[in-house]
Amino acid sequence: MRILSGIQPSGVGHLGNYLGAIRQWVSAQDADAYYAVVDLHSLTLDIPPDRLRVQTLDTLAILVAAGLDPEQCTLFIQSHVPYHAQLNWLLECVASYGELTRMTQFKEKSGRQEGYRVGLLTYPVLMAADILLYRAEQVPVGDDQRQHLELARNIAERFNNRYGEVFTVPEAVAPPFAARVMDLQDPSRKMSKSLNSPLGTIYVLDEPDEIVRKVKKAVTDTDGEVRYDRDDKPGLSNLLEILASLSDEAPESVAARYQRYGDLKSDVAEAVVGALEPLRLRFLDIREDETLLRQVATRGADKAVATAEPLYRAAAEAMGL
Ligand code: ATP
Ligand code: LTN
Repeated sequence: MRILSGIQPSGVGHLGNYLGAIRQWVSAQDADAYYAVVDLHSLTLDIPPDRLRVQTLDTLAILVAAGLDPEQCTLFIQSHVPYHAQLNWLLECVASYGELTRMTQFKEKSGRQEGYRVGLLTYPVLMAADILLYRAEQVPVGDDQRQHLELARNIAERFNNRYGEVFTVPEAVAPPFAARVMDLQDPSRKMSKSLNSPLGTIYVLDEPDEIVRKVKKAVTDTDGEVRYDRDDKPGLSNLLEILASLSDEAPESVAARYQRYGDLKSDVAEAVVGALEPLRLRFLDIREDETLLRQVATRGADKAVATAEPLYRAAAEAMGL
């Protein structure tokens, strides 16, 4: 089974990235898995070059600290493999403007930025290129990426119909719970790297006391009943899902164990610290050895190029280049 997924180095990863994506990546790494730090995607935002460079290595180190073994899976940095940007152009000539303007994430993000970059509109095409270049069958992602995956499937099918069978049509795989971790301060929006919500976002590198503080301050409701109901009790249900995901059970059965919000919050905080503290400590070790990290990236890029190059050539030739 070929698997591919990506994470942007737009900032430090958060609990949503961890529960929605990275944890799934770790358990799927025995398959034929490719995982990319998608630095080209981060250029859609205004990030100073030096910060992007640092955050790209930080993100790579976080992935290794989370348990991805570079001996087992292919771990690489997107811009090190030139075929992503090249296939992106070919696919931009397969995708339509209309389908890109319909993407929910584009509508939300373009509404927040004045003079947004064209890349913000075309970014799902680059994501399709990331996936199709490796003939990925499964793509482990959080819920927010389902629509982009649907687009990648449509682009693959349209290309194959028009130019001949080149691409594999990929499938999104989201975890049963915590596929959409919400902001702790505003449970109507997802926890995110690019929204500035320091108290609402648990970063994977937060220290234990910060995690405890953020969970304790999480917005819930006033009716006092511990019950899983995402519509009526979004804040509480978010906490239940986080704990459910970390303890591998259903949020309803987690809810049945609690009478008081305070007790639930203490256990959520404890479970999150239990999952993230070992990651943070390993990160501190791994991040120190930049030479080793660069070696991991170079080896990953070599393996990724070997897979992507023939696919790019087949696509280019099929289109008449
Ligand atoms: P932004 O929120 O700024 O768009 P992001 O964190 O969504 O950034 P990525 O780093 O590219 O963007 O996401 C990496 C993976 O994490 C994706 O598979 C995405 O679906 C998943 N993910 C992101 N946010 C959440 C969340 N709140 N809950 C669950 N999964 C998430
Ligand atoms: N668009 C995704 C990140 C991403 C990705 C990918 C995920 C870029 N390329 C390929 C899966 C497969 C995001 O913003 N979360």
